[in-house]
Parts: sequence; C-alpha cells; structure tokens
Amino acid sequence: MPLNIVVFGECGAGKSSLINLMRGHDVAAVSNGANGCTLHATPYDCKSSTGTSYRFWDTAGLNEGDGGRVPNVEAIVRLYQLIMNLNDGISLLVFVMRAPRIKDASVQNWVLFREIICRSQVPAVLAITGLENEENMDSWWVKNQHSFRAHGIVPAAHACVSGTRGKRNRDGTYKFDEEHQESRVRMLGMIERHHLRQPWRPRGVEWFREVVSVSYESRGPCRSPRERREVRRVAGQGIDQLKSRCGMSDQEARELAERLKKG
Ligand SMILES: Nc1nc2c(ncn2[C@@H]2O[C@H](COP(=O)(O)OP(=O)(O)OP(=O)(O)O)[C@@H](O)[C@H]2O)c(=O)[nH]1
Ligand SMILES: [Mg+2]
Repeated sequence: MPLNIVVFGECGAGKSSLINLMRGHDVAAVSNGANGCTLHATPYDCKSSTGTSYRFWDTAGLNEGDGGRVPNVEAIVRLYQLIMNLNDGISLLVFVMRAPRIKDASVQNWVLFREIICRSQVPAVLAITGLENEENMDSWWVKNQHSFRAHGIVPAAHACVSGTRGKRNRDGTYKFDEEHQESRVRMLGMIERHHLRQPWRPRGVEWFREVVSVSYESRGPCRSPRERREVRRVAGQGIDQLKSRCGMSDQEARELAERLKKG
C-alpha cells in the first residue's frame, strides 16, 4: 500500500503546486484568484526514485476566516475526518506556509494537527513557499528560524522552496525553472528522509470526558437518606489542549470540539 502523506496549510500557500512539483506534472488544480481552489481532499500517487510509493493528500486550505471558499471550521473538520479515516495510517504531515509572515492561524493549525490530533506520533515537516526571489532560498530559514521556534513550530525538517515556475521566457523556459527544479529535489529528499516506515494509525481524540451520572446517598441534615442523581459534563483533554496550546477561548474550543466530535 502507498504511504499516506498529508499536505495541509493555509489557503493559497501552494499545497497543490507542490504536489504537482513533486509528481512532475500538473494534475492538482492550482488557484489563480483570491478564492480557495482545493475543496476536497484528493489523493495523488507518486513513486520515489528509490521505489517507495507515496499517496499525497491535497487538502482544502485552512484560513484565517476570510478568502477561502471552504469556511475555516469546515476545512479543519474535513482534514480531521481525512486523518481519522486513513485506515492504512499516516506516515508524514507536510505543513505548507507562504513566506514571510507566520500567521496566528498557522501556529494554531500546526499545534492542532501535529500535537493534538496526531499526538506528535507522526513527523511533521515544513515547506515554506514563495522564496524564488531569495538569493539563496535556504538562507531565509537561517534568518527566520528563531521566529518559528518562538511560535512553537519546530519541524522535523524544513524546505525553503518555490512552487511556481514564474513567467515564461521567449525561449520556452520559465523564469524560475532553476529554483523550481531545486525545490523538487528538496521536497522529495525531505519526504524520503522523514516519513514513517510504519504508518501511525490515528485514534479519536477524547474531546469530552463525559460523566454521565453520579448517584449517591446524601448524608447529613436530611432526615431520610435520599438518592440524588447528577448529570454532569466535564471538559476532556482535547478541549483543555485547544485552550492551552492553541490559544483558543473556552467557547471557541468547545464549539470546535463539538464539531470535530460530530464529524
Ligand atoms: N510566487 C509564488 N507563487 C506560488 C508559489 N507556490 C504557489 N504559488 C501560486 O500561488 C497560487 C496558489 O497556489 P495553490 O497551489 O493553488 O495553493 P493551495 O495551497 O493549493 O491553495 P488552496 O487549494 O486554495 O488552499 C497559485 O497562483 C500558484 O501559482 C511560490 O512558491 N511562489
Ligand atoms: Mg490547492
């Protein structure tokens, strides 16, 4: 069976472009406007130079609440469902971000999918796109890695890349052909080195710990023992983590957890 590699990240970051780049031809639709393009998770199979079979999952963009055609909560739910339904397990998370700004939503999504949903059991690598105009694409990471660390984004590996070939030259070549080709080698090398050989099989996150009923005999001032039943709902670990690690408010965390639980 091919190894599942889930490519996720912001709307328009370049996820579909990178999948096309790695496969060597354009099959995944790439957006050319302000609206999000990829609406549903789509698999694309690819064989590495060493013969490993990968299944890249192109996913709907996660956004900061504007722009994308798939509302953010819906995009999160779809990605969660995809990961939960990968019966053959998951071997790698590839998080795609567009340079230069680290958005709050990106930090949240990194923590949510890497730590809370995949429980840090699946390696997560980072692809930073939009670096075609850098003198040396890798030097961008050297200059910026401290910001990622400060935001709690510490990937197993990173690749500074360009997902675009740029404008076509008169001779039929493209402006960023060299950077594009270099990016392909970087992406495939990173994936080859960091994927799990034994895929991790996801388990549902315990969003709520439900204490359905507690019965006990009351003591004390009552003349006769009286049984009381209480129905309580106690926040489970999932919600606590959304709050403490994703910086969500109690209400945001509850609403998201409720949605994810329903599926
Ligand atoms: N300058 C530049 N543009 C890029 C790069 N990668 C992708 N693009 C462009 O960015 C736009 C969005 O690219 P997509 O690959 O569709 O992005 P996506 O993450 O799949 O987008 P959604 O599916 O909408 O979430 C397209 O116009 C691409 O040509 C890059 O590295 N540099
Ligand atoms: Mg896309």
